[in-house]
Amino acid sequence: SLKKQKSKANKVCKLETKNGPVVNASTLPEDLKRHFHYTLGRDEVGDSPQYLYHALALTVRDRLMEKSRATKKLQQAQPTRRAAYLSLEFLMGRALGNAVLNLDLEDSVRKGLNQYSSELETIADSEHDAGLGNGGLGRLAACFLDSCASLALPVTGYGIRYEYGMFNQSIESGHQIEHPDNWLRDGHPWEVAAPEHNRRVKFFGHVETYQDKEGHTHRQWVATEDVLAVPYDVPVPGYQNDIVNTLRLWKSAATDEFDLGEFNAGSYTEAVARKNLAEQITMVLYPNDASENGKELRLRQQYFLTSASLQDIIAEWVKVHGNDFTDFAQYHVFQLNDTHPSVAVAELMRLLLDEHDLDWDAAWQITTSTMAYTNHTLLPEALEKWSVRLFSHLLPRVLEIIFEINARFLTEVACQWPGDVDKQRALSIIEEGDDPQVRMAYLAIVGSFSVNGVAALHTQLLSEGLFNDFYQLTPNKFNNKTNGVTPRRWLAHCNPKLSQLISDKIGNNWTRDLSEISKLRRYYDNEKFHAQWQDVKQQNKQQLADLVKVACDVEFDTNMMFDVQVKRMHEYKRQLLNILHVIHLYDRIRRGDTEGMTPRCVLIGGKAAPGYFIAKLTIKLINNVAATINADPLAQPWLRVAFLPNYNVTAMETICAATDLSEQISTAGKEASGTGNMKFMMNGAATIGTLDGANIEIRDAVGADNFFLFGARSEQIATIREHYNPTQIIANDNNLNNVMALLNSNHFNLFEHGLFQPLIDSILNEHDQWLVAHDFADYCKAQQAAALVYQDKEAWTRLSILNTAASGSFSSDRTINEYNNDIWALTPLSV
Ligand code: T68
Repeated sequence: SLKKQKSKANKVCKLETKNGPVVNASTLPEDLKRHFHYTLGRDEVGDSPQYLYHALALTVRDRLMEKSRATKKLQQAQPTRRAAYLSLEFLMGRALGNAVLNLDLEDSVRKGLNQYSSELETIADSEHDAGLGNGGLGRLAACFLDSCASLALPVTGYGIRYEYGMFNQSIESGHQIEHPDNWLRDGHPWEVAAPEHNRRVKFFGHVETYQDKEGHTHRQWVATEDVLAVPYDVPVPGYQNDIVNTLRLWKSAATDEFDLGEFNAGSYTEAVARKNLAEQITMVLYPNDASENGKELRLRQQYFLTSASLQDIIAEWVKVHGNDFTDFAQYHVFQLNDTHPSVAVAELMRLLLDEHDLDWDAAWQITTSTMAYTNHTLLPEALEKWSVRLFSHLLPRVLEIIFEINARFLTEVACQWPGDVDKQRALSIIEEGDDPQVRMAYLAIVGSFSVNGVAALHTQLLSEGLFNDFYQLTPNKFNNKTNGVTPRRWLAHCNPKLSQLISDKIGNNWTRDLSEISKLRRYYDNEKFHAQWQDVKQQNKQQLADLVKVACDVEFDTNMMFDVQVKRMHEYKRQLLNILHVIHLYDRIRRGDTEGMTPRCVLIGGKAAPGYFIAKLTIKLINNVAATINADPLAQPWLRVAFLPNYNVTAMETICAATDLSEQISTAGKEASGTGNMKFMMNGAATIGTLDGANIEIRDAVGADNFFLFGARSEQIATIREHYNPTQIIANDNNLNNVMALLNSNHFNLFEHGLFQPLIDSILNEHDQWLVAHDFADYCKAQQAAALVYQDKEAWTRLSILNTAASGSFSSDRTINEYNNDIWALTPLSV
């Protein structure tokens, strides 16, 4: 049989064309065998399915590589304008299932695995998530890459190849414990190193002036400590369109140079050990999703990514055009994913001025017509600032350029508001004070031709509030791009049963054009369709119940309503409000007040930043409340509660397909957009939510009758806070009073009295900016309304179908088309 295989393997090679061997669906089972037996040297699947996974990944990768090479050729043949998406985070999750879907390989992959009596689902489970992001911002970047490739747009992602991604979370005695995410441990078959494109990134050193032969003075950044940037390319397949784009991730490495002084002094080992410093840069992802901690290493990561990526693009340009940058801006656009890579504004100036001899005006013209900035937050603690002192130490030449940009910008401000020194101070890129700071958002705005928010309300609040002065100065820069999610991963891949049912009714073109999903509306009252829809949901709920059983040891009953909140843990997202409602239901059960109550399973999941005390305490409270309720036989028929450890992209694929009620309950004005809300909606969940972020647009799309709205409106928040008196609210609300009494009596922490006092205090605090007590009663009312509709099975199924049918505009394809029409102006590659 070995002989037979060999001759077949040879046959594959004989299919060689001028450009290399041809790989296709029909040769896949043979290729899988070849990789399993020859590349990896394995004989039996046995207890090590990960080898079969690896072989399958390599087999699929062969097909990706072929299309990737073809895409690159196509781009060389039609040199056209391109975009680079610069992001410190790409939360890709697993690659195998997505590649199989986008390359339409499912049948041949199943055939291939059949040879080893293996199932795709089991084998796919061996893959580690690529968790190179914190949450929404990182996952948005991943959805955008899928849409760009699927729309055949020439867009390259640039990011960091973190050795350790987002930490793994376990729950021990109800507490979050963080574990390093060594995701590369078993190898990462999806990446290809490209050391021929290594770049050098400068750090430290100082700036000197010198005169050239013509007597012009120049600034020169010298005595730097350079770090090597090594690119690893990850293929990004478009949906069944033969396009494969690239995500280029940089790893830091030491250069081969020694500090000669140190070396000669006999400190050979010390000199080698110092090289570790270079490798540290890309060691770990910072796990903060809503605040910056000002650590030097983080600034090093930002500059490392930015400089390597810009150099990469410029080097390609110079290969063809030499130092002629006249048309550079016509061919390039850089999208900055938040301020994290916004040092790009100054770095592009530096490269053009210092390394390519442009004058200031020419360089500034290029910079301000290629940079575009996306803002993802209004929270003041998330607005990035870097100390001038740190900046001048680490990146002296870059800071010098920022000062010059600022000086020129402030002249413009002075023209617009003559004599208004306060305006100049307010708009300055440099914040004055004892420890002056570089305001990265201001640098990004000043250096970009486009500034966008990520949902209508968010963009409105940016223009009217946070960035209003800039809006007055340059209103045309500001635009909205409401987020979206890819329907390939978030419906076709994660919910195959529902996808099949939908395609049976309306055809399968919705995977390419999600606006077609509105055709489902025709069936919203169809009895037979209702039964099929319910059947699929029931099966998906069973899968989630199985997951919850294994991960939490809690029994979820698929006949109960699945009420789910999964997202990063943060006060503004108000997981606390959710658990207060759970306690309220429990209180009703204890009092025998179960009339009209709907049995429900409440699932909460999410990671807290390791240093975020109150978020971690909220996790502990949820776990303690869950333990108490799940152990109480009285509660069994009505209420089950679980905290799912280690919420990540892969978990969401099971969760969103199985959810009945999606919790989107942030304090109005705080959640820029949200994207989990869209994944749930696509999969037929109803939303209980505030008028915040994209919830507003979701409610508009599905209709007010099909959305469970509650809570203060963003324009009311300031007034409410003026006279906010939570103690009085509690005194006037029996339900909330009972809940607080249970908390105060240590009912959920009998052996740790006072444990939850900080949470109690936060609710009672008159300065509680999240308004938990204020929104509680209205939240309970909306919950009761949802519970009542759920009791009417047909009404709920209608609601569910209508939600999926109305989700068309929340495809990231729609978002990316808007980016392209309003900002990028790229021509799709014609295949
Ligand atoms: C999220 N932001 C927004 N930030 O909170 C969410 N921050 O409303 C929005 O839908 C999403 O972006 C996409 O636009 C984040 O996820 C971070 O993860 C983050 C990471 C580092 C520093 C600051």
